[in-house]
Formats: sequence, structure tokens, C-alpha cells
Amino acid sequence: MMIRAEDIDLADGSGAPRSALARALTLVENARAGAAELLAALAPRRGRAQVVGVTGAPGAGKSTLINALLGEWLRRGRRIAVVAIDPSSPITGGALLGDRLRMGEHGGDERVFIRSLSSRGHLGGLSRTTGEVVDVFDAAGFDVVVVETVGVGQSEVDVRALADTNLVVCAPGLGDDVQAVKAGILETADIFVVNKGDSPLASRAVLDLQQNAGLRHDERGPVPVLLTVATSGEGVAELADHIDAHARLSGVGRRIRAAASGAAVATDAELFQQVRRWRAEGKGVALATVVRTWGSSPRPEGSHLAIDEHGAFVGSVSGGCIEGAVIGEAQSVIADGQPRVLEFGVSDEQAWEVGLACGGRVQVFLERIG
Ligand SMILES: Nc1nc2c(ncn2[C@@H]2O[C@H](COP(=O)(O)OP(=O)(O)OP(=O)(O)O)[C@@H](O)[C@H]2O)c(=O)[nH]1
Ligand SMILES: [Mg+2]
Repeated sequence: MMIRAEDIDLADGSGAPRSALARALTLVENARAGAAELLAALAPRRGRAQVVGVTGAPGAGKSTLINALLGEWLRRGRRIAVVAIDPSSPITGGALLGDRLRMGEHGGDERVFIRSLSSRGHLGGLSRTTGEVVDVFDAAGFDVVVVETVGVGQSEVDVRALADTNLVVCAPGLGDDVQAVKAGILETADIFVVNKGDSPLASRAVLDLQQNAGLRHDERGPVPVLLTVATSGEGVAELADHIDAHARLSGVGRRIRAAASGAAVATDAELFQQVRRWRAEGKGVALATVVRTWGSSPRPEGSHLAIDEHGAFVGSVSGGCIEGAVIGEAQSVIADGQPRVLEFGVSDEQAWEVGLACGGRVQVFLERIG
């Protein structure tokens, strides 16, 4: 049965659109016939929702924190959709079930819609259609769309392109988190959350992070570092305040504006400043440069993406679609020192996988620097 754009408007008051919404999501998620038409019809209604990315190591408490935020946002009269990316095998479904349980408290509320997506091995860690699922929720009238992903490796690549406000959740004692921050998550985080504030190690983690957060010297200033206890709700109202404030300051609909303008994510000066910082820290660094384009390539020749040995990155060689693949290859270049040329185009199977714009083709030169 056809789903029309007007079937999934929460604001029109014509009864519960939940089943229509669920069907629209399935259509879009699986890129079934009619998905493109529906998305086109919904496009003008997008751009109102605040997209909040929540990343962090497995077990940091992301889902529990989102559950607590749901309660706080409901008290503030918001409608909230949650997209939880399941990092595990779609076959076991274990993580999906766990997320339903941890966020289940508000799952029955009319104003909350929780959807789990499988990452399906997609490069970049997000399902190819995550952005479209976000578009559907935005157009349907949700005020906030939360996207939860595990922030290891490349998954934050796509979240950065998608979210208006990026939360990085750390838990004291998980060790890697502070390392990850040092490795460059700093550039992508808008708010750091130290969760499990009931742990004796928490205040130390806050201090560590504040020191690191203070190192960011661009116009955005230091990243706020907040302490929460997701299980009790402590610190969650303050976190919600910061998320609101970030929307007022930086706006919403970033993914739509970026797609429309092809705006660069960092100037060359910012990029090479980060490269110098990485090299001063003794890290291996690779530079990717767009050397040739054909058709509708999202970035012009000369665009750069710099990557460190841990996969932290700054800059862009695409609209976010091929970065995952380039970052993976860059780490090999750092390891073996061999420069190489990568090519992505719509006729390649790989390009299809990563969703390069139709008709576009781009050649990227990768070299180790330093
Ligand atoms: N003591 C304490 N435990 C917490 C807190 N927040 C979450 N937990 C517990 O930590 C465990 C992991 O929480 P989740 O919310 O599933 O963590 P997650 O980051 O979503 O995990 P993945 O989705 O698997 O990556 C659960 O047992 C939670 O009950 C907290 O503030 N304090
Ligand atoms: Mg989770």
C-alpha cells in the first residue's frame, strides 16, 4: 500500500500515525519501491528537528542516558524519536533487545518513537539509510531525533555529518575513552558526558577531560564536560539544558544545509593546525586530497581530509559518503608508507555501498606525511 507524506504528520491531529510511520520507516530503511518518492515529498518539511548524536564506547551508558533524557524532554513537552544503531550481528539481535529494555520506560509514550537499525556492515558504521530515517522523523514532526552509535573506529564519521549536536559519552574506568578524546574526538564533540558519576573514578575522569577539552582553541571554545548518573537521572536536566543551548547557538538541520551547500567541515588552516598537533604528539598522519572529479562529486579538487593513525580525522573529501573507506585506507598508508590513489564512482560496487552521489566520480590521492 502506498504511504503518502500526509499520512505521517504528527501535527495534523488526525489520530495516531504510528503505524503509518512504522511502515514509512521500513520502506525507507530497505530502499523499497516508493521510498524515493516519499522522501522527496517529505523533504520540504525537514529542518525543524534537532538531531542529537550520542556516541561512546560499548557499555558507557548511552542507552540508559537516552532513557533518562527522554524523561526530561517529555517533561519539557518535546516529541522525541530515537534511532539506535545496532553494532552487533543482525542475526543475534541481542543488542537490539537490550536497547529496547533500557529505553523501554518511555517507549509506550505517544510522543516517543524508538527504532533500532542494523548497521549491516556498512562502511562508516551507520546504516546507509540512517540519514533518510532521520529525515522521516524530522518531517513527521519530532522535535528531537537522537542517533545512538558506538563511537569506536569510524562510526562517528557519519554521525558528525548527520547530527546538529554531538554528545560523546565516557564512563570512568573504561580507560580508552580519554585516549579516544586525545585522538581527536575533540574535533567532533559538542558536549562530553562523563556517565556513571556514582563511580569513585568519575571526578578524576572529569578533570582529565576538562584538561583535554580546554585544548580546543577554535571559535567554539572549550567543550563542556558534564557529569551524569544515568541510572538515577542525576545531572540529566543540566545536560538537557546544554543540548538546548547548543541548538540555540549552532542551529539545527546541519545535514540538510551541508548537502545543499557542499560546505567544507574545516578550513585548510584548521586542518593543518590539527595535523601539526598530531605530529607534535608523535602520531602517524596521512593526507587525502581530491585530485580529480567527474560529474557530481560532492567536493572539489584540492579538498583535503587528514587522518591520524587511530582513525581520527579532520576535513572532508566527500559529502560524508566515502570518508569511511578513505579513513580505513589511510591507516594502511600510515602503516606501510606507500602512497596510493583511490577512485570512487557510481559504477563501482564499493561506491554503491558508500552511497556516492549518482553520476559522481572522484579520485583521491593518499600519502603519509611526516
Ligand atoms: N552505576 C551506573 N551504572 C550505569 C549508569 N548508566 C548505565 N549504567 C549501566 O551500564 C550498563 C550499560 O548501559 P547501556 O546504557 O546499555 O550502555 P550503552 O553505552 O548503551 O551500551 P551499548 O549500546 O552496548 O554500546 C547497564 O548495565 C546500565 O545499567 C550509571 O550512571 N551508573
Ligand atoms: Mg546502547
